Amino acid sequence: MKQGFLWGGAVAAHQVEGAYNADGKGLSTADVMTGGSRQKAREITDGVVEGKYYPNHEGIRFYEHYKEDIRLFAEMGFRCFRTSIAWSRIFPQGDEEIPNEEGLRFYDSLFAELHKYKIEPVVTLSHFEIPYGLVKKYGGWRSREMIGCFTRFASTVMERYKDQVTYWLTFNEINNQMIVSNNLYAFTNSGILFQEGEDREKTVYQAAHYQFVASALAVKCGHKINPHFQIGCMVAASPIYPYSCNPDDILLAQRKDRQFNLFFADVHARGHYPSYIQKEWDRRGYALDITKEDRKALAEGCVDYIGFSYYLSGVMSADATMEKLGNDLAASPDTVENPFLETTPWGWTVDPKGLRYVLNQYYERYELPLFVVENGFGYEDVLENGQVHDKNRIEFLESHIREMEKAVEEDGVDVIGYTVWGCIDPVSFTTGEMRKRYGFIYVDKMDDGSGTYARIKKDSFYWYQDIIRSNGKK
Ligand code: BGP
Repeated sequence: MKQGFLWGGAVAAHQVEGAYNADGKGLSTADVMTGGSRQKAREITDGVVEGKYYPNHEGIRFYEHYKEDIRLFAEMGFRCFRTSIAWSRIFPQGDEEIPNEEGLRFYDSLFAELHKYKIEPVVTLSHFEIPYGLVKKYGGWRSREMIGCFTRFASTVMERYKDQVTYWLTFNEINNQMIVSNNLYAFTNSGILFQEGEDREKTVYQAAHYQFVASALAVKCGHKINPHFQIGCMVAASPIYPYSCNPDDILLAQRKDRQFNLFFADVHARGHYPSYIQKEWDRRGYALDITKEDRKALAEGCVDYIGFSYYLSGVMSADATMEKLGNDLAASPDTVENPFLETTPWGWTVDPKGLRYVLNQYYERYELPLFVVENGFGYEDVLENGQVHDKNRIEFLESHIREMEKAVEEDGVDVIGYTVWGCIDPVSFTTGEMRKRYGFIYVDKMDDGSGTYARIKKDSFYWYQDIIRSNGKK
């Protein structure tokens, strides 16, 4: 990897911090989601309901433990650490005029602690934690009002941390909300709860439009605050493969890949809507609220790099008789099984070559630097005699790093960094579980919230330390 390559790890505020109502923090969307499992969806409640269990309220108590945790990241040799700023710590209801100083102070200390060890913070502005007040007041990103609330938040934190943070990301996995078969993604991405009978895709396209504008305005304003800022978008890159060489499969996969993945990066990177999406909207009779000023904002706020998460790939077949998987993975319940790939116990395909594929796909399309800001292996680790031998996680990550290396060295792709998701066991986003662990560091917390919250280094901790020390070679 090139000099200065950003090796590190990633989390999101709501999945680790806890302290959900400390120091003036308001509720966020993550605070009204109960614990679930692969079999049982998380419930989204109307406010916090007494007697229900909300795993994000405690997270892994990073809010109290961050100094100890950062020391461990430093021991692994992290060059960067990706986290998000909890919007509702800064603007508790989301639309105040004045930020909450105590919330700002927490991130002052967090970033100072990172710099103490020369760890570069990489900061997501909105990572599934919209102030709940905005959901109640505006219906989340259904409303144009959200653009102003978000840009106030973005400019406040960019101004405050202009000398501490260089790398920013606007909206986490902005394309997830295209999964409209349930409420999870529209709620976490946009604070939207679908109503009976509404055209869900239309709602999501409108919300995404407001977010594209908000993102572009944040990019423009960020560059004014500090011209050295590197501001990226963040998409979930789950490539969609055609099931066969039947041209019908090829065309279907292309259409779905654009709709679920590429469309979102296209707008962020090119600053305008691609013609294929306009045609799709025309066909469906969608007249979205998109103004001339919005289009101008998009054109003036193109991102500096493409940040993306990579976990899995999906397959599409035009053959209507083929059995569909019916889950949300790879963005659509219409995906079919890939006979060449294994899956994790949570049903996620394991496809390291898919990482090389998307790196090539995105680089060829945009010729912008790429940042793999999430890649990881969720698994039920076994803690025995104070040790965790997570051999399968090491194998998973090693194989992905090898493919990334090929993309760089053999294909010429410009990759600036790689952050392993959930470098310290976080609360799972989709299920709210602890048992779906990702970390190099085990956290003694169980699905019912019990545990000491002690931190224990897994075998992968030492493996990653070697990877970073040798700049990926091993
Ligand atoms: C991404 C999110 C993360 C994260 C990860 C793993 O979609 O950006 O927040 O949690 O996926 O997903 P999960 O926690 O559901 O296993």
